[in-house]
Amino acid sequence: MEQTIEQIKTSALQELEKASDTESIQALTLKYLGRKGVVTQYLRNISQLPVQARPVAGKAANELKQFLDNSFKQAIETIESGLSLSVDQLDVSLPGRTVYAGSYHPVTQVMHQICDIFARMGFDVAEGPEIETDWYNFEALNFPKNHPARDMQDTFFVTDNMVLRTHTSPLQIRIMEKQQPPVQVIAPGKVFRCDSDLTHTPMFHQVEGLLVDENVSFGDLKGVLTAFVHQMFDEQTSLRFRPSFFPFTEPSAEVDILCVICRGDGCRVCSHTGWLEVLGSGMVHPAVFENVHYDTQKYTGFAFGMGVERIAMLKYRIDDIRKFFENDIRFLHQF
Ligand code: 2U9
Repeated sequence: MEQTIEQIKTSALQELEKASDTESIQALTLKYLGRKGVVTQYLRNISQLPVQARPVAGKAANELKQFLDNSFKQAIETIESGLSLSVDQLDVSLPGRTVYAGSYHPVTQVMHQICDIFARMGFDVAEGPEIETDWYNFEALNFPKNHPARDMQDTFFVTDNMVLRTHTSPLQIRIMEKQQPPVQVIAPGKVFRCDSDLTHTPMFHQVEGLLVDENVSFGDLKGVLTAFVHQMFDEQTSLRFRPSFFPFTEPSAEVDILCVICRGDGCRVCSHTGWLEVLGSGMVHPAVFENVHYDTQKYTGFAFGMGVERIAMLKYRIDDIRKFFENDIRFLHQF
């Protein structure tokens, strides 16, 4: 008796699995549960069974009737709601959903690359406070009292005497106050300036470097920065050192590389000059050494600074600095 119920159930479910539209499921409902249906017929025949077998058979048949009724109705609902999962519509060979692993932000990646290159050349890596006093951010670095960088329009003031650092140089003053030469250090970190357009954001990242020892020359500065550019971009990248001015270095030079887009022919990116500015640099001004009580007769040094976003923009040909800060996952996934 139980076996027959099981057989009806198995064949009904097998037929249901093959049914792919409402009409064929309705036909199945009729075949199994209709007035002359298989289950209905079975229920009628129960009266011919021995008296003691009837209650068990009746219960099992009613449960099957209920079960098939629910299964047929549910299958029709699934088809009508468009959620059909019938076997022939499910492509089991489709690839699963990709799980993306997290990765470092492109600016962090470039910052690491820069730090690695200088670390291999013997530079220590140091970090310091983002809120600085006027002394460390300006005074010790030989900024005159009337320098435009000290203006409210260029610098975020926290109090009259405290600012959000506008460069990472203050850290190097702190290091020199504590340590006599030789000093060979780079300072990566966030800096803040009141500025916002296609190439400037109020917060950006810098890596600055400082090397102080006996007999350090401008030639050493050129050698170190040439090695850096060749590793960061490629060995074929030409550099030029262009005279410039900063309060904290004398002489000073800006470093340009041959345009990564047009290779010197002139294009929109390099403003038709054929060159792109990547770094600022120079020999540390003796006034800075005096502020940290270094012997200016004995020691000389060079320093340099670069914007990490700018290097990343040139390396990856990104035309708008704000893309780094929008956190658009489609942009970030490319790195
Ligand atoms: C000490 C003395 C001197 C660091 C230097 C530059 C030149 C420079 C700019 C590059 C792009 C800032 O991010 S940027 O706008 N930096 O041009 N920075 S020399 O000179 C120092 C540092 C520390 C004690």
